Amino acid sequence: MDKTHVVFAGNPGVGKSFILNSLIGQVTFKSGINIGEGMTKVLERYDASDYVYFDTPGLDDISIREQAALEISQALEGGCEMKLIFVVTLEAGRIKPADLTTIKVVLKAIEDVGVDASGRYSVIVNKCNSTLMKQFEMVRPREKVRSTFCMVKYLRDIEFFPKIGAADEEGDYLLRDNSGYAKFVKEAPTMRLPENAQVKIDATNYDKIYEQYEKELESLRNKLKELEGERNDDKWMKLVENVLINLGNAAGNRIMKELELSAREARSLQNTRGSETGAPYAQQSGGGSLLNNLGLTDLINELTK
Ligand SMILES: Nc1nc2c(ncn2[C@@H]2O[C@H](COP(=O)(O)OP(=O)(O)OP(=O)(O)O)[C@@H](O)[C@H]2O)c(=O)[nH]1
Ligand SMILES: [Mg+2]
Repeated sequence: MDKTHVVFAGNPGVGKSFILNSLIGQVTFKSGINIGEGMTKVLERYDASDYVYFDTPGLDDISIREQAALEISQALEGGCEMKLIFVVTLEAGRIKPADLTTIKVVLKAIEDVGVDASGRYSVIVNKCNSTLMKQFEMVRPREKVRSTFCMVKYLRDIEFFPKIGAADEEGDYLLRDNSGYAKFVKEAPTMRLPENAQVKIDATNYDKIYEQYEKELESLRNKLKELEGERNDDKWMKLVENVLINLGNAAGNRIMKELELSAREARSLQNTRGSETGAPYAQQSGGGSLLNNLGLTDLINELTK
């Protein structure tokens, strides 16, 4: 059987090459700090015994953006199982608009070839400091981060990894104990693009999308802050869902959860709890573009078939 492809994507300097080298167990991809621009500039591929690994350049580097879009497009081959893993880092504990933008732009290209990426892509939050790692042992901080990515597309698989001591000073360094990364990759969901899919990442709107996410992130943060007084975890989760529904996002989140039930159960849910499932949101927002962005229109059609 053909090996599954494991494609790493994400912005410059987040640690894609470092994690890949650690997974492979030898320095295969050039890693290190290249001030002002990305280290990895072209698509690189390594055929290992377990997977075929792909290292790609980041889109946030303006000087190579167009080229990077092309290189990532080439990594997204059709006709085989593929695990698409985005690597991100936080800034003062916050998700960066650049990371949401990159994910959005890449997933849009995948959707353009007819594949729904909801719940089928994954995210590694890399280089977390020890304070953050401690926080991410708790449900709420983890859930806040996961939910935020759901603004782009429903995300199920996310994991947090610590900053490894001196890795950034040494360049071409790798982590001997790669079991954390390996487990994550093994459990990551796969997707399959059509055999002759011509994926075409279009990064021309990158800056516009970036600005939108910058605003949305701010708004989401403020709303989540208002919920901090809630003591009951279950209640808190419901409130977060509501916040996201109001932002037009977690309607997809909720529907995806429901889609995990059988189609029949989902249908009956739609009938009995119609006002909560997101379909009415479509009406409220005038069938708005957000729903299309989220791939919700298809999901709603699926549920209401
Ligand atoms: N301290 C620390 N440094 C890390 C870690 N992961 C990566 N680095 C360092 O961060 C720098 C950038 O990592 P890379 O793996 O080259 O990042 P990249 O995502 O491949 O970046 P580009 O190729 O520029 O897109 C390197 O010096 C790495 O050694 C980590 O967990 N801890
Ligand atoms: Mg790299």
